[in-house]
Amino acid sequence: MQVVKYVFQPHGDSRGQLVALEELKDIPFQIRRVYYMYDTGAGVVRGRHAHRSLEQILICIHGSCKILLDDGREKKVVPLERPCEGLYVANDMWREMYDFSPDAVLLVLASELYDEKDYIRDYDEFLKFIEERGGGN
Ligand code: T46
Repeated sequence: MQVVKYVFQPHGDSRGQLVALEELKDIPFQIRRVYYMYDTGAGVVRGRHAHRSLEQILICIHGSCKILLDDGREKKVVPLERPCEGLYVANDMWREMYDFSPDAVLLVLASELYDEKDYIRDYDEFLKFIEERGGGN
């Protein structure tokens, strides 16, 4: 499994850091939605699903968390702990977000509007989806 992590260029000066992200330049898709999660309780695991077509970039803009990626054959854990790093998560990747620090803010840039029908929330259904598409990447 190939983990695609972007390192964004901070524009730093004596005032601090600024990161600017433009669609189809810094982000490999058109950004149609932005959401973020914070105040995540200790021990909470979010996600536990894949998508039919949604692509996303996850950026932990404050604090830290871990992302488990599972392509149906292999699992990898990716720590997110720097606001200038973004993790690309393809649609056909089962994802779980966990181990949030109390101050964590996880920002997500998404290629599509919210659509519950795009979610695959059952793991066996996910494996079937991967199988029908010709196996894990
Ligand atoms: C994903 C991971 C990384 C909305 O109304 N609009 C939205 O755009 C989103 C993302 C969620 N919601 C509502 C639906 C639920 O009632 O917010 C509630 C929590 O959503 P969910 O349980 O899907 O959150 P996570 O953290 O499990 O998953 C989210 C995204 O939904 C998902 O696409 O890949 O973050």
